[in-house]
Amino acid sequence: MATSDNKKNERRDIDENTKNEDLEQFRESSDGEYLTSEQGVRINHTDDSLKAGGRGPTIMEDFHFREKMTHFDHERIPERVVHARGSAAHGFFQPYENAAKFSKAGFLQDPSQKTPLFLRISTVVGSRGSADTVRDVRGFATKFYTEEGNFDLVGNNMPVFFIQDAIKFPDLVHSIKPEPDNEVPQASAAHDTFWDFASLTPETTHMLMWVLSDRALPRSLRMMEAFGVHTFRLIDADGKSRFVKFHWKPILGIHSLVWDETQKLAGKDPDFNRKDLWEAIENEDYPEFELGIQVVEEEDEHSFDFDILDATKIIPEEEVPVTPIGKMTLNRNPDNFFAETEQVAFHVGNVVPGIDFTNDPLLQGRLFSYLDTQLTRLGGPNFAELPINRPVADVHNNQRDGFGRQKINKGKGSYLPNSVRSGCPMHAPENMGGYVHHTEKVDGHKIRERSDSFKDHFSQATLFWNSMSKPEKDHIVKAAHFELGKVKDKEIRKRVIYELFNHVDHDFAVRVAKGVGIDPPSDEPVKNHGKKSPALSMENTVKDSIKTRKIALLALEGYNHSHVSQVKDALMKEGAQVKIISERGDPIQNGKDEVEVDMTFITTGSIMFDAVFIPGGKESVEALKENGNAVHFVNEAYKHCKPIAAVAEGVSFLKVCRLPGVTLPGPGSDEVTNVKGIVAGNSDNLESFTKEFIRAIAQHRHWDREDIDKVPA
Ligand code: HDE
Repeated sequence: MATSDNKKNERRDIDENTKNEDLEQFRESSDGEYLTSEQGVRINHTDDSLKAGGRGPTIMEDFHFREKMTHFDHERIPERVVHARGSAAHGFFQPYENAAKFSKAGFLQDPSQKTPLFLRISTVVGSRGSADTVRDVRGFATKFYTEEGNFDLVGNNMPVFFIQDAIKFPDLVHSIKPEPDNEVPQASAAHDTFWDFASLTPETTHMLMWVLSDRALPRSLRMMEAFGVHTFRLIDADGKSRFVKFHWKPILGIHSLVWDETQKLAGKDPDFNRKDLWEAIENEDYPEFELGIQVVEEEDEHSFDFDILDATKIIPEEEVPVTPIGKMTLNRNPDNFFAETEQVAFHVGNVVPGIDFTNDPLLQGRLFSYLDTQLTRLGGPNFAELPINRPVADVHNNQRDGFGRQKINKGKGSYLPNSVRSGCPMHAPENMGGYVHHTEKVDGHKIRERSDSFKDHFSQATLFWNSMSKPEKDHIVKAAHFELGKVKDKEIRKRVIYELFNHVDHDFAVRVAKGVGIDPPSDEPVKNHGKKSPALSMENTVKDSIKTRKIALLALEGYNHSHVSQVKDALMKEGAQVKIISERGDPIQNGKDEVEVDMTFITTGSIMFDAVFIPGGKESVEALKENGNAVHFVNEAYKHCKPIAAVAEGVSFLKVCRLPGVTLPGPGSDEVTNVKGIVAGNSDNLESFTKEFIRAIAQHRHWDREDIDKVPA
């Protein structure tokens, strides 16, 4: 019999390209090829079925017709029960330094090593064809193809979850999905059954605050934070365990859309976020996220005023800082949506040595669900053999057969122990990378109960509320007005306000009540503890770059060419994209100068942009003033708090737009002004004007515009 000594502890060297090379054997391009059947028989005619005479019946013998149609009839697989709509990208992970003091995981050791990965980002509630910009949690699932096997970090863009125990997941999902009688509404929590469930389930409160916040409306999938949510364990080479929370931090900062904009985008460009991710990668603006960890020593497990096994709680970053340990770069779009983005199967249980689980009851239940769900969705137990799911590490075991089996296992016997295959594949000893579960003493009564340490459902919801800036709070209140406003049953609305929100913050509950026709609660059951965690506010995010922001430049015939070219060049130098929008698709001119038009008022709208610029040019500006679409464009951008800039005659156009609360400089003013993100200048100070505009764009949104509700856009 063979022993482990016969087998070298050698692993394949992995680099950034390893998975790409692995996928190459499955790729097919039919360039220059002739059409064939699935059996490789050349087909010379696929436009008519085989018939008995030109007007006669189709003949069964037509194997090509039957094969083509049968395949088509079975092209669909069940969509994911949650997270059905997703977008994905390939990339790599590179550690900043050796992380051995925390974890022995191979892919965290060598800063020169790049581990290939595949990231799928999703909405949760909607179907596969639903809009991108709905109010929802975003899934953030990363498959690291490491030399020690696949590690899946299956997280969300919010650090907590609705429920504490996985057994409540079917209830939660049934309540938030479209209602069962009429399958309405699509991709939205704003309906009775969800708020009914939430109002009767106080543990949802903290997560509700996140979902009502701007975090649920990401400007870009490249501008979201993401979290592993549960407390996991890191195991070092000595077998010492530490608790860990995983964080992904976007290099471009965390930025959001506004609610009105998301609703309009859902109609005008339902693929807004998907296209943004795709285009950024095509433009080589590779999205980057830092992986950070919060590490808690085992002996500190009980030193918090919450239970670290409770997934409705965060560990505030001010209490345990996030240590960045490496970076993910997304640098390649998938070749085929179905084969990759749809067929990828994540599983929280896919871990490598150095990473382990805790007894978080939400995590424990997920360990069952992710494997189980693929059996139906991907049609049997062999989904790990699908190209996108295959590890780049070798796979040897005695699992056999089943639908769609790819591997041809040679040799006799598929069991262990065996002698017929010299005892192979044999047990891997720990020192050769064998996975050993962390030894933990477990001693308890068999009970169906929730731990007392899980029973505070409000303190951290209050912490979240307290940590928000004024505009963020206003948005949460407005979001609650919308969500509860859509709930028909007044008892449910009342229960949410009285039983949940009034325990978060009395003032918050009163403000929500006033917008949804409920008598505000008069009592204040708990005093707000007043604690804050500044890290929770998007106000404090990265605001020093305009990289990849989209700027609309509105111009018609007679535009000022030097304004257009100088400002455009300066913005593009900073990494922004500038699109020229006009009335018609043909180039616009001024004398001998001419510029290509990228889009028209018909094919786009302000909602697709981060900022607007109006160059001068008397003829162009006078025509813009008469153009309802142009005025609407600017009004809407104003309402959505986006930076707007104009030079010379362009400033007089802004006056026509009547932006409430903004006083613009008079003609001939040689100052550059910036009032609430409305930047004005003239031809002589173009350079300082552009600098000011860039500063305004980097701020992302200008929330100090208090009169936006007056804007009819
Ligand atoms: Fe999931 N979840 N989930 N989930 N989840 C699925 O698995 C489940 C939870 C998350 O892009 C399903 O393959 C249970 C938390 C992401 O393919 C399913 C519970 C977090 C994705 C499932 C949770 C997530 C899923 C559906 C409660 C953040 C998409 C299809 C215990 C940490 C992965 C599938 C992708 C998908 C079950 C809660 C993230 C049914 C039972 C908490 C990102 O297995």
